[in-house]
Amino acid sequence: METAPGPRMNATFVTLARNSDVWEVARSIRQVEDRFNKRYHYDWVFLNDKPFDDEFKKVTSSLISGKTHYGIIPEEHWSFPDHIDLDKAKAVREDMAKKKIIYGDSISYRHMCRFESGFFYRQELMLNYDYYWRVEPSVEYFCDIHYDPFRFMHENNKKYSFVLSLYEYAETIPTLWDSTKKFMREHPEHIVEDNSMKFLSDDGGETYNKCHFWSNFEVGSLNWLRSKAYGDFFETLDQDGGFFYERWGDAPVHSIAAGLLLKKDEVHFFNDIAYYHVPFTHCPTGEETRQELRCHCNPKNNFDWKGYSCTSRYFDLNNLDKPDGWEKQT
Ligand SMILES: Nc1nc2c(ncn2[C@@H]2O[C@H](COP(=O)(O)OP(=O)(O)OP(=O)(O)O)[C@@H](O)[C@H]2O)c(=O)[nH]1
Ligand SMILES: [Mg+2]
Repeated sequence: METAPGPRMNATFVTLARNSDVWEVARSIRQVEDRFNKRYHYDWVFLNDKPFDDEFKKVTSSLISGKTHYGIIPEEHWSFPDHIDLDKAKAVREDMAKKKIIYGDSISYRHMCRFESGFFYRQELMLNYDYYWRVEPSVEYFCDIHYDPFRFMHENNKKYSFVLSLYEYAETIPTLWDSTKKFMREHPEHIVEDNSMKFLSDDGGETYNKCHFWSNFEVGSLNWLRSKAYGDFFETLDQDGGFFYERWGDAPVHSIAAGLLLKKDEVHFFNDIAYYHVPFTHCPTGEETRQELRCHCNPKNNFDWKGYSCTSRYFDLNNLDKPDGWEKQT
């Protein structure tokens, strides 16, 4: 396959994974390569709280057409910070287990969410790059990607992007919005005027409507995440302890940050990047697009215009016209 002409951005794919995820990671890589990267050869950074084994490195590096890098996460980015009361955190996990809240009893899931919220972009290997594209195990890419999304982000001054959005489980974030309001009070200088508050709140910021961009897919600016504004936001949340006293996910954290710290036109929706992470599909609306991009997703499965998606709100807030044919997919 021919290498695409044109400039390359200073950008990388990034995957957080365990050694045992190797075959699910391989499936994801294969699709990213076939649909895009075999013509662009971007690098790929792998991060793990334990050292990657030889099998993981061999399998992944043989599939990737760019350079591969393997990093170990420092202990202080994957452990309980000193200010956390371990007994209180344990009681929460036991309570959430009883209530059968998904991953509610898991310690490692909480470290993962905190890491993805506040540390992945400052790992040593990531400091070399300006943009990232997050890839998880077992995801699917259903259409060809005919242009460079990193370059699109750069040339259009986009800082964050998504393909799927939905409502968060309320039980995992009871006080996340309280901490957010505290941050807004303490740091009014970081709240951007033309922001996306309307995506996050139906009452002008009093309460959170739970809408968030699904963060298992993201193409975004690392320099934005490394900014003082984002850093102050993460620090406020981390001090309040909700990563451990509740089960805050990195998706609502990134989304609230993107909604308040970025101008609304710095957040982009990629209609033409078709994607699946269990249990939701983004299949591009518009038959012509799907044919041109040789898509193999069933348009009936497209989640965008269904009742539990927040993507309509994003379109309304930005005064965007929905793609032709969206009414048939509600
Ligand atoms: N190194 C490492 N990676 C992890 C750990 N837990 C999760 N991950 C990775 O973190 C990302 C998110 O974890 P997932 O288990 O996919 O969480 P999820 O997407 O909310 O839930 P699923 O529906 O199970 O996919 C994936 O890339 C995982 O491989 C862990 O304990 N160690
Ligand atoms: Mg996942």
